[in-house]
Amino acid sequence: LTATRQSLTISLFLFLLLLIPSACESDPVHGDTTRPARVTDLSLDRVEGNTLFFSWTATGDDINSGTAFLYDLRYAFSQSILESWGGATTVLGEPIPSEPGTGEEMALELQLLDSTYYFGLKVSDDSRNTSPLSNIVILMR
Ligand SMILES: [Ca+2]
Repeated sequence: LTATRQSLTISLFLFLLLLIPSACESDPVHGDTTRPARVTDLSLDRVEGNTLFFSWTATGDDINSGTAFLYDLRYAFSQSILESWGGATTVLGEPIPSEPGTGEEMALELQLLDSTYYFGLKVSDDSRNTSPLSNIVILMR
């Protein structure tokens, strides 16, 4: 009888293991595989001292629908390093994404060097789907 009970318990456990992935697939959060649209209008509006003022239009959680989760603005001293993304420098102070179509603003303070800066932005949703890199903004010093 004990052996039967054990084998029943194991069967139930295996059955639950099989159920878990399919439960996640039907979950709207875990099942989200649609990434935000890329930002196409990233703009460096003005520079005051060492403060850079950026603006762009919000995209969405799913392309241009729903509200995205996170902005990640980075810069590099060459376009290829920025495009590699992993080698670009992260910054702090990105705003929390607003509804799609909303104008976003960000002030970034940097100790600016006499160099050429390449800035770009990616948008992520809460399932870690990340947009392609935005248009690239170049600042020549
Ligand atoms: Ca999404």
